[in-house]
Amino acid sequence: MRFSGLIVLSLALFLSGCGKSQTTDHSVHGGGHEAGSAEQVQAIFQVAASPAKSKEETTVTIQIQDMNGKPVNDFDLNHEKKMHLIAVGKDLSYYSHLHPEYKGNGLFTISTKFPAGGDYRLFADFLPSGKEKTVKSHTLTVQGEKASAVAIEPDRTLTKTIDGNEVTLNIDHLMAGMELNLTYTFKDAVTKSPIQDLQPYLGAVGHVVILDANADQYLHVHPTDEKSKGPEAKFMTTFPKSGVYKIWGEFQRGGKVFTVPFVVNVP
Ligand SMILES: [Cu+2]
Repeated sequence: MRFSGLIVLSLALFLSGCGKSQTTDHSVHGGGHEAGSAEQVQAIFQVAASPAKSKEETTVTIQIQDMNGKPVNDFDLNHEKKMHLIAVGKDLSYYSHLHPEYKGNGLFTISTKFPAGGDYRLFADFLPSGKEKTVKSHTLTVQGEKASAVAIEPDRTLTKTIDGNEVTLNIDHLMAGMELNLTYTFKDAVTKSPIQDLQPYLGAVGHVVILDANADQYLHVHPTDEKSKGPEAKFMTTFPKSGVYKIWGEFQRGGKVFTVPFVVNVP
């Protein structure tokens, strides 16, 4: 092992609060399908220097292996990357979308800085060759001064201006257990003219990640028309059950990626 003092943070990856093992991971994917390969691979999350401390460079490693401990070696590219890693704080105010580097032998590593002390939820999203898209989650406790918690309140209006882009989210029928359309509309915040020069980001007009307020239900949704340049970007998904969800849309314009968060209450 390259890192001394490695501590295995999670071997059996139990989902907090539900008492089920990873073989019944609640994670769902675009379109709402369960990962069919969830029983076949496991992810071991570790930090190089344990415990992780806030505001310090932290190397997170994720070892993908089969249930006998044999490394899983081959991964297909999924939206230009072998792994997408989403890290969120407990109150979902912190959100980070990372791409760990593949070192071979099933081992991914990424270096990042967590902004404050507290618990973080990590979601590794990957596609072992010949298997189905898989999501494995882990809770990482980071030491350091805690940020004051921000309440997860549903937004009153689904319009926000980020980096000069006025973004409106329209959801055709907000209800659980049903396929629905998320439509983002983009306007220049100053001129109000429709934006038609969105750039492909990781091979698509945008990416949407959705988590419920407890960060148990994870959905990674891709656009129905990946080649759109605006003013609209459409996504289709299903909220698995009613509750409060936070939705992050990631888009690119003028070479800059911007993330638009919205909180909705799904009846
Ligand atoms: Cu990614």
